[in-house]
Amino acid sequence: MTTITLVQGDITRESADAIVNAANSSLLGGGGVDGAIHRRGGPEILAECRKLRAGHLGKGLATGRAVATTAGALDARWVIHTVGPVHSETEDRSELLASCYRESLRLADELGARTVAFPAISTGVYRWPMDDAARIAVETVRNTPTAVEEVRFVLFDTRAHAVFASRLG
Ligand code: AR6
Repeated sequence: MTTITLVQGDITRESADAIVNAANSSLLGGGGVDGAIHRRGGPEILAECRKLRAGHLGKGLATGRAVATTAGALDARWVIHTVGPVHSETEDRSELLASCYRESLRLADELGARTVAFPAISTGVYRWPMDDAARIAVETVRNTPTAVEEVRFVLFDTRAHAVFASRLG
């Protein structure tokens, strides 16, 4: 059984086996949660991302996929980088957002992670409406078989926390 928990705060302050990063396909950093993870995690994370780009991820990480690196100075063993879809008014990209959660959990299982902290993927720079993103996140985690014992959603502000809480209800 996987327990879903909710926390309001900065994901870079969390302690977990794996912390998920809402990255972009370059894996070379950015703003939002990605910038915060690289800042607090330190240069080791970027160094591993660069190695992945020099190796089998030469073209970058595709939307909906996930890859792991060290967590550097974060209180975690791994950072799982996943690339959320940019929200579109004209095209339903929900399956790609669901895939971020599924692929991250699949990778967590491969690594042997038991606690995984997720931000609200795609709800910042990529403009996904929080309520719909929360629905997809909660439904996908509930419907994905995994050995992960705790999935923790770490929401940056009170509004996002309230939206996730009502979806979890
Ligand atoms: N802890 C937890 N949540 C956070 C934090 C934090 N420290 N900082 C921001 N959030 P975003 P995206 C929330 O933009 O929409 C980057 O530049 C934020 O309030 O980080 O998937 C990447 O490099 C929002 O609810 O990710 C990509 O280019 C959520 O995290 C692009 O942004 C996601 O916001 C990815 O965009």
